[in-house]
Amino acid sequence: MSEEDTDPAPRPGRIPRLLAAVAGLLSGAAALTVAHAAAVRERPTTSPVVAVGGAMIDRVPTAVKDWAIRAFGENDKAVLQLGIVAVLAVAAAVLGRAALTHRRAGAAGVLLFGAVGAWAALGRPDAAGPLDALPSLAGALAGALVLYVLTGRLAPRRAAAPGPGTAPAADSAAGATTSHTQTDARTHTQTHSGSRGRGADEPPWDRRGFVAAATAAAALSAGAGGLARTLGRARSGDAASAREAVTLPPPVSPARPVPRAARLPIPGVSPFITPVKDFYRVDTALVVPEVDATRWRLRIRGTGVTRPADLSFADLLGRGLIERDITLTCVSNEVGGPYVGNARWIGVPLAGLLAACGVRPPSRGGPADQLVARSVDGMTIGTPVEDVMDGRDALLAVGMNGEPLTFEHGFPVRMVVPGLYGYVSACKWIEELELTTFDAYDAYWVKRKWARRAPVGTQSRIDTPRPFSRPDAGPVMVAGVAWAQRRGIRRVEVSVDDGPWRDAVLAAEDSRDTWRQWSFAWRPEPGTHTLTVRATDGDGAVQPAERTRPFPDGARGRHSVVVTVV
Ligand SMILES: Nc1nc2c(c(=O)[nH]1)N[C@H]1C(S)=C(S)[C@@H](COP(=O)(O)O)O[C@H]1N2
Ligand SMILES: [Mo]
Repeated sequence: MSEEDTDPAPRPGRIPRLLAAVAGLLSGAAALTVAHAAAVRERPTTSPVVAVGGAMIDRVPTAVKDWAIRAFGENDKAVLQLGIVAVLAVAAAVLGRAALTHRRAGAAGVLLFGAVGAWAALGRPDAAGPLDALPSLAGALAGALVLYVLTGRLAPRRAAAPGPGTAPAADSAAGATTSHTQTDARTHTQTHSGSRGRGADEPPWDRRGFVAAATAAAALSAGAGGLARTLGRARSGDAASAREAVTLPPPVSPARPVPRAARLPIPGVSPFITPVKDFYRVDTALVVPEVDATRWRLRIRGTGVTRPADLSFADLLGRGLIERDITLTCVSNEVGGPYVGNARWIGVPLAGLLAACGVRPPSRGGPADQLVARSVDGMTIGTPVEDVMDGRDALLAVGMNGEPLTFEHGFPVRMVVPGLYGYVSACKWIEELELTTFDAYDAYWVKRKWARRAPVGTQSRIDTPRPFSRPDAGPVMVAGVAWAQRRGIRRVEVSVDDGPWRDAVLAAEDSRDTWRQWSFAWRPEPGTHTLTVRATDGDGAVQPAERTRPFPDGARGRHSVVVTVV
């Protein structure tokens, strides 16, 4: 045993400790970029940040999810992924620092993070098989290797026995070590005063080796990141051109033109038909599925299905399309919230399709009371069979406002059922319809304690004036929308400062399944006022006053805005 071997390991200096954290970050970057490049072309949802984010979305308590939607709105997904990357960055720096003294354990830690990514990918409802673990594992291997090599260059070396060929650290590349030892020995002498934070008693580390390895690691990440971007663009490009190749046949039953009187010419009121680009989006998908319509199939099977179906997109279009205006609402919409929109949907009537498969509704002796729709991203949405077959315009929608669906809104095919919240009716990227019972199966949101059945509640919203705005004295146009799909809106009233309810003017009704614009000409006194709106549905039921949160079957209560008239 030589003398150095019995020395206690010297404590690493400040600069190596800092650089170890940098090594951790470089390792993390290499892991994520390599994994992403491996995932993005074929299975983008298996990229570790996406997979872990998806697993979190599947598992977080409803209250947290609600809070995230409230706090971040439609940016919630970006915030989630940024959060994961931020946590990983901190963890990577800590791992790097730990790897300085426990090199193997540091690398093993990176592998452990990879295992978490793989576990998340394998556990997603749309997992395709063991290969889904591959991107995370490949990334973790790259990251572990980077960390191992980089921290090897930082390890405080015991005073090396002088002379060529005496490698101070067993794992250093022998050739490089020799010259570095000499370089460092020189530097060591020159910086003897400790100007680089390294005292005479602190052995040198392999600075040149570190810089070279760090540069290589950064280049690896940049290369993998660039490759991932190229592959991702190629994927999206293919999907986009496939979508552009789709032309919808003209509907056999076009929608009636929207009555002119259904649109009020009031600035600030929601347009009667919501443009696709402004239509709210609510789903759990961190990566929007980009389904190839030419390879898409829809299977219809289950209890009471005497003629199971397996349809292509062309088969579906061949059944004849109808066009209907339907207002879609999200159960997570707070009173006065933005998650409601009205579109002109084009699609295949679902009732006829189910009937062709031999399905009968429960009221006519059918054994299945629940229709479970499954999507390519593993979502399940359960709808009452009775509702789908009771004569309303339940659609397998292929188009929205005259265009094929966008990817965000469910291309190539989604469900739309008037009168039901989206989470119990509006499955996007649909690929299977299974007939079953509510007793036998709980769909995704029901497993998370949302109501099994959720008809849309009556709601009204003040669009203008905006909350806390300062309209000029003189007549102020108060206007908004009200909806009670299936029942229709009979009346809308406005109250100022909790005074008497006064009738608003209702725009013409397009259909019971669409929202109605309303307006109220207000002649206010200057000062701060509260405006409140309430609607009465087609059954004569008045929108309740008591405010509730969206969970578990939709928010109730009345929308108010406070404005200051100047
Ligand atoms: N595949 C899939 N479909 C889905 C969802 C989802 O998370 N995944 N969310 C549902 C919910 S909660 C609503 S409100 C509607 C929203 O449809 P939109 O995003 O087109 O507005 O889609 C429904 N369909
Ligand atoms: Mo929703």
